[in-house]
Amino acid sequence: MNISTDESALLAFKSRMISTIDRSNILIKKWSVSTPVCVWIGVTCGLRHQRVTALDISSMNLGGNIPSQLGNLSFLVSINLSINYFYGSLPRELIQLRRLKIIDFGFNSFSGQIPSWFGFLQNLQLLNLRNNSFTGFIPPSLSNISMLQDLDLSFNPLQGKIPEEIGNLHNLKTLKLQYNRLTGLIPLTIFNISTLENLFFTGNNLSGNLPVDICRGLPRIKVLRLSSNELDGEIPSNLSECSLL
Ligand SMILES: *[C@@H]1O[C@H](CO)[C@@H](O)[C@H](O)[C@H]1NC(C)=O
Ligand SMILES: *[C@@H]1O[C@H](CO)[C@@H](O)[C@H](O)[C@H]1NC(C)=O
Ligand SMILES: *[C@@H]1O[C@H](CO)[C@@H](O)[C@H](O)[C@H]1NC(C)=O
Ligand SMILES: *[C@@H]1O[C@H](CO)[C@@H](O)[C@H](O)[C@H]1NC(C)=O
Ligand SMILES: CC(=O)N[C@H]1CO[C@H](CO)[C@@H](O)[C@@H]1O
Repeated sequence: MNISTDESALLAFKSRMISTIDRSNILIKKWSVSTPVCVWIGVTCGLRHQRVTALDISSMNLGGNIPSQLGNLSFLVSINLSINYFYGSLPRELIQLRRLKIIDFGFNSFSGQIPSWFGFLQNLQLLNLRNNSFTGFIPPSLSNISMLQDLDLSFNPLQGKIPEEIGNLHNLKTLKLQYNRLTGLIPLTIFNISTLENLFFTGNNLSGNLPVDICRGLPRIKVLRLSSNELDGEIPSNLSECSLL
C-alpha cells in the first residue's frame, strides 16, 4: 500500500458524493488525479510516510454514503465529516483504521446501530456521532476504548440503558448523551470517573437518584445537565463540594 491506495480510496468516496448546492462542487472538481492527493481540499498528509493522515471535509454541503474503500486510508489519524448530509451505515472496513484518534461524524444522517467494532479503535480520543439517526443500544464495547476523552452520542434515537461498562472509561472528560431515549438507572460507575468535566444527560427517560457523595467521585465536574428526565430523590446537599461546577 502507498499513496496510490489513498488516492483510490478517496476517489471511491468522491464517486459517491453528492453536492447539495453548486458551490461545493469545488471540492468534487478539485479532487482530481491531475493534482497530487496531498494538496486536495480537506486532505492532509504526514511528512514522513507521505500518506493521508487527516481528512476534514466538514461543512461542505456534501451528501452520499461512505464506501468500504475508506478503510484503506491506513495512516488516517483524524476524520471530520461533520455538518454535511452523509447517510447510510458505517462500513465495517473502518475497523482497519487503527491509528484513528479523532472521528467527528456529527450533524449528518448516518443510521443503523452504533457499530460495536468502534471498540477495536484503541487510539480513539474523540468520538462524535451527535445529531444523526443511529438507533438501537449503546454498545458496551465502547468501554474498550481506554484513551477516549470525549464521547458525544447526543440527538440520536438511541434506546435502552446506559451500559455499566462506560464507567471503565478512565480518561473520559466529556460524556454527552442528551436527547436520546435512554431509560433505566444512570450506572453508578459513571459517578466515579474522576476525570469527568462535562456530563450531559438532558432529555432522556433516566430514573433513579443521584449518589450523595457525587462530588467525591467527580472532583473535576464543571457542567452537569440532568434536566428533563425521571430522576427522583434529593439533590445531594453537599453539591457545593464540586468546586468547579
Ligand atoms: C504504489 O504501489 C504500486 C504497486 O506496488 C505501484 O505500481 C505504484 O507505482 C506505487 N505508487 C507510488 C506513487 O509509489
Ligand atoms: C469538525 O469540523 C467542525 C466544523 O468545521 C468543527 O466545528 C469541529 O470542531 C471539528 N471537529 C473536531 C473534532 O475538530
Ligand atoms: C481497498 O479496499 C477495497 C474494499 O474494502 C478492496 O477491495 C481493495 O482491494 C483495497 N485495496 C486497495 C489497494 O485499494
Ligand atoms: C473488548 O475487549 C475485550 C477484552 O479485552 C475483548 O475480548 C473484546 O474482543 C473487545 N471487543 C471489542 C468490540 O472491542
Ligand atoms: C434533534 C436535533 O437537534 N436535530 C438538529 C440536528 O441538526 C440540524 C442542523 O443543525 C438541526 O436543524 C436539527 O434541529
